[in-house]
Amino acid sequence: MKRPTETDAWRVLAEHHAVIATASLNQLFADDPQRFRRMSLSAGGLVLDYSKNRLDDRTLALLIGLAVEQGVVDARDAMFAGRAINDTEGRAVLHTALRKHAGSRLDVGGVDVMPEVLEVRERMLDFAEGVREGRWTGHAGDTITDIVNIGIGGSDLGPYMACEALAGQGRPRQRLHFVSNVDGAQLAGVLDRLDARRTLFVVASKTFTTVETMTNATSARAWLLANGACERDVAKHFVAVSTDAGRVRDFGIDVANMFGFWDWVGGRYSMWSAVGLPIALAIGAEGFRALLAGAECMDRHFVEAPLAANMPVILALIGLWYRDFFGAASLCVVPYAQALARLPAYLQQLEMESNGKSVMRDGRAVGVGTCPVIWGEPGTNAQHSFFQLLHQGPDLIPVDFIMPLEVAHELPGHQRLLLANCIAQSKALMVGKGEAEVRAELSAAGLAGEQLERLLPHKLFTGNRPSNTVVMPDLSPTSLGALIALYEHKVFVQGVLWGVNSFDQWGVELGKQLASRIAGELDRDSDGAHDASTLGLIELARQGLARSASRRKP
Ligand code: G6Q
Repeated sequence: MKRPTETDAWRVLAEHHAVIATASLNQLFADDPQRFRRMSLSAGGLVLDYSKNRLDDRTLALLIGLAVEQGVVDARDAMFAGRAINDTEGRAVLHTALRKHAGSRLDVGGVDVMPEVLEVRERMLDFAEGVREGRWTGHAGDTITDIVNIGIGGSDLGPYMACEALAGQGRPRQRLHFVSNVDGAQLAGVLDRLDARRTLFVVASKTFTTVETMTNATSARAWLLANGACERDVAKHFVAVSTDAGRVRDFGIDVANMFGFWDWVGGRYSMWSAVGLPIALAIGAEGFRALLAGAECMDRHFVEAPLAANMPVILALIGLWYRDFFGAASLCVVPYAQALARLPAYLQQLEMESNGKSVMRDGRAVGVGTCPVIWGEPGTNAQHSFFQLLHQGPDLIPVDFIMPLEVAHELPGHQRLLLANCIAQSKALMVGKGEAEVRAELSAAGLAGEQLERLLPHKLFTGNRPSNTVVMPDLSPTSLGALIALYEHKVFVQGVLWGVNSFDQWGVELGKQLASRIAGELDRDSDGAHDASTLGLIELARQGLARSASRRKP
C-alpha cells in the first residue's frame, strides 16, 4: 500500500496547488457561468453544490486520479462484498447490509446474512409498534409514556440525532429520553420526572460491558425496584439491544426482549440496526423503513456512479484537498435546521473516531494530516456566535452547509428567512468585501478622513472562503437516511485515501484502562505509581467524594 504522498497524483497535486491556491472563487465564477451546473450533483434526493470550492476541473481530475491510485473502487467493492476489511479487529464492515430491502441476498463466508438481518428488523419494528399502540404495557398493565435509551457513543449518538431530527414525524405517544453519561446527574434528572410503572428502558450496548451504560442500567433497575416493581417485573420495563445474549440474561433482561446485531456492525455505524429502536419507537415502522430506504439509495449511488460524479467521493476528495494541501485543521458543519442540532455531534464521532489516526493499515505513519476537527452548531444561531471567526479569522475553515428546503411547521416567514441566511452565508464567505466597497459604504454613512481609515481594516472581508452546500428536499426519514449514508461513505473514502482503517478505535482504550485503575484507587487510601499531577488530582477527588458522602448521611 502507498502512503498518499507516495502516489504520482500527490506530487502533481502539490504542484497544481501552488498555482490554484491564489485563484479567486469570484474570478472562477466570473469565468464560468456554468460553474454551479457543472459542479453540483444529485443523488438520493440530495443536491451537493460544491462549486464554491477553491478548485477547478484540473484539480478534480487530479483528485480523482488519487482516488484511482489509492484503490477506492476495489476497497468499496470489498466492503460491500463483506470482506474482513476491518483488519485490526478481523471483521467485515457491513452496515450497508442493514438497509438492504427485503428480497436482497448478501453472502458472507458462504452464508446469506439477509434472513437474519430481516428477522431482527421485523421483530424490532413489531415491538416498536406494540409499544406505540399501547399493546406493550408496564408490569401493572399501564401503557408506556416514557422510554429511556441507555447507551453511549455509537449506541447513543445516532438514535439521539435521528430522533431529534425526525421529532414530530410519527406522532410518538411516548416521550423519549437519552441517558449516556456516567454522570449520575443525567440519569437522576430524567428519572425524577418519570413514573416507574409507565417507563420502558432500552439498554443499548453492543458489548454489554461498557461501564457507563452498565452503571446507568444498574441504577435504573434499582430505581424501578425501589418504585413498586419486583424482580419479575424487570422484563416488562427493560429491553436490550446487544450482540451478547449471555450478558443480557445475566443482567436480568429476558432474552426474548433482546434485539441482536452482529460484530460486523461498528458502533458508530449502527443506527440502522436494532440500535435504531428508539428511532422506530419515535417515528414508527414505516418511518424507519423509509430511513433505511434513503440510505440504501445513497449506497446504490456510491456503488454505481462513476468517481467523478459520485457524491461521497467528491465530498471526500474536497475534504482531503483542504486538509492536506491548504492545511485546514477543522471542518465546520452548519445545519440550517434546529432539528439537526445533534448532527455535528454525530458527525464528530463518525469522522473523528473513524479517521482520527496517524498510522496506516500496514503500520507505517500516514505522513500527512488525516481527519480534521469536526464542529458546528445550527444556523442561524451559529451566525451570532462563531461565524465572526469563519468570516474574519486568520485560518481557512471550510464549511459544510446543510439546507433542508421544506419543513413541517406552518409558521409563516420563518423558513424563508432561514433559507435566505444559509444561502447568504456561503455567498458572504466566498465573495467577501473589498476595500473599495467598504470605503464607499463608510463614506455613505458619513465617515471620512482618519475616522474612516481607522475603521476600514475592521470592516474588510477577505472572502475566498470555501464551502459545500448539501440541499435536502425536506427533513423526512428518507432524506435523513441519504444524508447520513453520504457522510458514512465520505468517511470511508477518506480512510482509503489516507490508508487508515476507519473501523477500529484503539485510541479510546488507554483512557478507559486508566479510569478503571484510578476508580479503584479512589476507594482506597494507597496510591498507585503516578506522576505528581495525577496524584494531586486523585487526592482532591477523594476529598470531594468524602464531602459528598458525608452530606448524604442523615
Ligand atoms: C463506536 C465505538 C463506541 C461504542 C461505545 C459503546 O464505533 O465503538 O462509540 O459505540 O463505546 O459501546 P457498546 O455499544 O458496546 O456499549
